[in-house]
Amino acid sequence: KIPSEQWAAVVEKTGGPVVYKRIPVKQPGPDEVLINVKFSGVCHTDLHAMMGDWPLATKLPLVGGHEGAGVVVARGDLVKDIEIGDHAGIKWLNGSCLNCSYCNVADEPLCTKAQLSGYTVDGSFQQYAIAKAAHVARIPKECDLEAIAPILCAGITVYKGLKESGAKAGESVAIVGAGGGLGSLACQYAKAMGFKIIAIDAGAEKKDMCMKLGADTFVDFTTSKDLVSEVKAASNDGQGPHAVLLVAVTEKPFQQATQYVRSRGVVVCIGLPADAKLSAPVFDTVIRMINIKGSYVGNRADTAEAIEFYRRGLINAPFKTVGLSQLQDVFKLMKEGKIAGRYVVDTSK
Ligand code: 8ID
Ligand code: ZN
Repeated sequence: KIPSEQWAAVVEKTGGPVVYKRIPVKQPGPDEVLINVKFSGVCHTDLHAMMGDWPLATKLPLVGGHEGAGVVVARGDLVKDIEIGDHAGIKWLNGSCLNCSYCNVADEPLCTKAQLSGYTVDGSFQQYAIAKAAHVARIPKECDLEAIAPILCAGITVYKGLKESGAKAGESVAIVGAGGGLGSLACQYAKAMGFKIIAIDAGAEKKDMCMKLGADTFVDFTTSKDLVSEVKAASNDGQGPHAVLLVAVTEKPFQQATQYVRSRGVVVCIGLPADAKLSAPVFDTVIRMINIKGSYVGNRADTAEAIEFYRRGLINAPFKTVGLSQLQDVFKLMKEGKIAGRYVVDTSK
C-alpha cells in the first residue's frame, strides 16, 4: 500500500542545509512510474545542487538524489513495459522528449527538454520518487539494490567517459579524483575494460582503496613533487597516458591534464567544479594533437551496459550506508574531501 506521506531530505534554500521531514507522496503521470526508493547513492552533484555551484538554477524546494534504487509501486496508464514489483533505478536523466534530433540518435542527455532528477525535478532522497518510464534503469532482480545504487550515476558516467576516451585495452588511463565516488567506480570499470590505471588522488586511505580496486600506480597530488613527470613515467612508454578521465572537483587538474596526456591523447572532462575554466596552450595542443572533450552521464544503452558489468560481478566498489536522515553529515564529509568511495543512504531511516 502506498502511503500519502513519506520521509524526504529537502533543500529549502540554496546553500542548504538539507532538512529531513515528512512530505506528500505524489502520483505518477500517464508516462511515469512511482518508485519506492530503498537506497540512494550520494553524488557530489547533489552537493553542487544544494550549494548553487552551477550556472543552472535548481527547483526549490528540492528533493535531491539521482542514484535511487528501488521497486516500481505504481505506473501511469501509458506505461506497458515495466511491471509493478520490478526493480528500477532513478538516474540523473529523469526524462527527455524522445523525439528531438539528439534523442533520435540516442544522445538523450543532450535533449534541451531533458528533466534532471534531484535538480529540475525531485529525485531519490525520498521514499517514493517519480520518473519517466522510458528512462528508469531496469535493474535485474538478482542485483542488490544497496550496492547497485552508485552505478546509476557514478557507474554510468565513468563507463561512458571511458568509452568516449577511445582508449583501447592495454593502454594507460589516468583517473584524476580516483579516490572519490566516480573515481572508485572508474577504477573498477577501467580494470574490467582492460586499461592500465594511473590513479591520482590524496592520502593513504584513498591510495589503498585505489590499489585494491585495480590501479597499477597511485600518484598523490598533495605530496608529489612533480606530478606531470610521475604520471608520464607511470604510462606504458613514458610518453603519458592515452586518456585522462577528470573526475575531480577543483580546477587545477583540468589545467594540468594536457601537460601529461600523451600526444594524440584524449582528455575527458567529467567533474564539474564551480566556476572552473579550461585552458591549454594552443601551440602544444596543435603540435601534439591533443583532444579535450566533455562527457555527460550516459544514454539508456550505456545505462544497461553499465548495469550488466555490475551484474556480471565485475564491479565491486566500496560504499558506506547511513540513514537518509544523516544526509547533511554526508555532505559535510564530502565538502572536506574525506569520502573514499561512495556513501549510500537508506531511505527507511
Ligand atoms: O555526467 C557528468 N559529467 C557527471 C556525472 C556525475 C558527477 C559529473 N559529475 C561530477 C560531480 O558533479 C563532481 O563535480 O563529477 C565530480 C565528481 O563527483 P564525485 O565523484 O561524486 O565527487 P567526490 O566523491 O567528492 O570525489 C572527488 C575526488 O576528487 C579528488 C578528491 O580528493 C575526491 O576524492 N580531487 C580533488 I577535489 N582535487 C584533486 C586533484 N587536484 C583530486 N584528485 C586529484 N587531483
Ligand atoms: Zn551524479
